[in-house]
Order: sequence, then structure tokens, then C-alpha cells
Amino acid sequence: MVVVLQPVPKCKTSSVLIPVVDLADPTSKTQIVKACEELGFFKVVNHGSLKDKAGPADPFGYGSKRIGLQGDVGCVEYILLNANSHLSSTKTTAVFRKTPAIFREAVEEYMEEMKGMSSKVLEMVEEALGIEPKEKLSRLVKVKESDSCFRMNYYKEKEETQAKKEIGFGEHTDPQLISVLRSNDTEGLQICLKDGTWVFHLITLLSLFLSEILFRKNLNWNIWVTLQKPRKITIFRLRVMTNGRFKSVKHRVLTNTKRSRLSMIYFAGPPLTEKIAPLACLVPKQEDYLYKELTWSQYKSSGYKTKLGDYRLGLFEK
Ligand code: GA4
Repeated sequence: MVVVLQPVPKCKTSSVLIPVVDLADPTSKTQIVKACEELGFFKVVNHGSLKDKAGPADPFGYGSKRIGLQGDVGCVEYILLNANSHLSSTKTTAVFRKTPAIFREAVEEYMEEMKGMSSKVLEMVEEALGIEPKEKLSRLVKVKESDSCFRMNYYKEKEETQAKKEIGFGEHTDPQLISVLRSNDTEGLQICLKDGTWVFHLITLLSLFLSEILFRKNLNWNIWVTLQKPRKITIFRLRVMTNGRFKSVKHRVLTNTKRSRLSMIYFAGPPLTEKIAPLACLVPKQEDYLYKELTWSQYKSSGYKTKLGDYRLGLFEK
């Protein structure tokens, strides 16, 4: 009797011929006996793993399918970590403690680089828009109190027989200041254009999303960034539209039928106590503010009560 634990090497016909025993199914014993009688070979799923013990995400930690706390689901497995160890939830620490040092160190180093990268881009924005005082934005993601997080997503390839693409991560906008994404160059991420069409994002290895909380009036820009070598970051296209309206692009991930998709995203957020309001140098008159002042903590906690695709700024509209 040969028992194959997942992941199994890819084989087109295997899924048709090989019995699959779901250990979470109460009839699994009977399924095993049947498989042993018929073929003497079977595949085991839901056999429990270290990963399962690390979940479910709260929202930090290891998660499978469930996203957030309001019942959203997607075909995704992920690890969500708080970037600041002093703010870390027990789930973050637990996931991290059980992983090899080599993984922890790599993630920590990557997060540090992404923090630098986020603040660099924000510095460029400050310069381009003449934001005063200096470092008004970039400081927010640099200080030790910054409430940033890091997510690693795994979207398993779909069987070719399942022609229809499934939702890996439903449509949403990111709440933090800036998100830096890197993937294994596998199609899946889509962004929503102004006219509502969804387009696959193929161009880059690393992209930046602007946050929904930079909701300044009359600002709109798009930034695409590529990471050429592991530690060398080059900005190859920065577009600041003249009439300048910030846009927080709606995006989603569809599962891929050819390859599994991996992505890592650093979400650079401000300190929890930071007050978020239009920058005086950009919108001088209070009456022009579209939103009420809020702290990142208020915005975040109201955001976690929403569903992924919800419009989260509604509560703060004037
Ligand atoms: C979207 C961006 C980040 O992945 C995230 C997500 C968070 C989560 O997965 O727990 C949220 C989602 C994200 C926005 C609305 C709420 C919270 C899931 C969800 C339904 C980590 C974040 O900060 O906001």
C-alpha cells in the first residue's frame, strides 16, 4: 500500500484514476479499505498539518480560504503577519516561533526593505506635490509605531478540467497608506479600470497600490515599480496625473489554471494613533474636506467590521 501525502507531483490522469481519501470525512475508514481493495494506492487530503494548528487567522496568523472576520472566502492560503513585533498578536508570534530561523530572518529582512521602499516612494510624492512639512507622509511608515503588516498568499493552480477561473481573493481596495506587492510572475492579479473593466496585471514583478485612506481631494496618481534583483529596487514608471486625484485601485485575484501563484505584500500603515485628515498644504480650507478626521485605529477597526468589497470610507464622509 502506498500512501501519498500532499503535495502530489502533477500528473494529468492521476486525479481521474487515483482514489482520494478525505481524512476529515467520517467515512474515511471505509474509503481507505475500498481504495486498498481496488488499487492499493490512494491520495490523502485533510490529514492535518502544522499549518492547520497555526490557524485560523485572527486576522493574523495562518489562514486558509477565510479572509478577514466577516465571512469572506477565497481560494487562497496565506500567512498574515504584523510587521511590528511589539504590536504582534499572539497568532503572529506563534506562527513565527514555529518557523525556522532562516524563514524568519528572510521575512524580517524583506519587511525592512519594503518599509524603506514605501517611505522612499512617499518621499517622492512629497517632493512632487510639494507636501509640507518635510517627511509628513514618509515618516508615517518609517517610525517604529507604524502599523504595517505583511501577507504571503498562495493560490494553488486549478485542475485543468475546471475551466472556470475562481476567485482567489475577492475585489477590494487596500486600507493602508501604500502596498508593495511582489509575485512569482504568475497571472492572477487583476485591477479594475475606471470604466469597470478588469484587466490582468502582467507588467511587473512588484507593484504599488495606493491606499484608500489617502483620500485627498483632487489627487490621482498611479505608480508601478519593478524589483529587478532581490535587493535592487528601480522605479520604472511613475505617473502623477496633472489634475491629481489619488486613486486607490480596486483589485482582485483569480486562480490560475497553469501555475500556482505566490504573492507577498507589504502594507505600510501609519501609527494607530495617527490622525488622518487632508493635508493642509493640499486642501487648505476645512470646508473642502470630503471626510471627517479619523485616527488610523478608528478607521482600521471599522474596516475590519466590513466585508472585503465594501466601501469603507462611507462612515467618514461628511
Ligand atoms: C485588505 C488588505 C490586506 O490584505 C488586509 C486585509 C484584511 C484581512 O485580510 O484581514 C481585510 C481587508 C484587508 C480589508 C477589509 C477587512 C480587513 C479583510 C477584510 C474583510 C490585511 C488589510 O489590512 O485589509
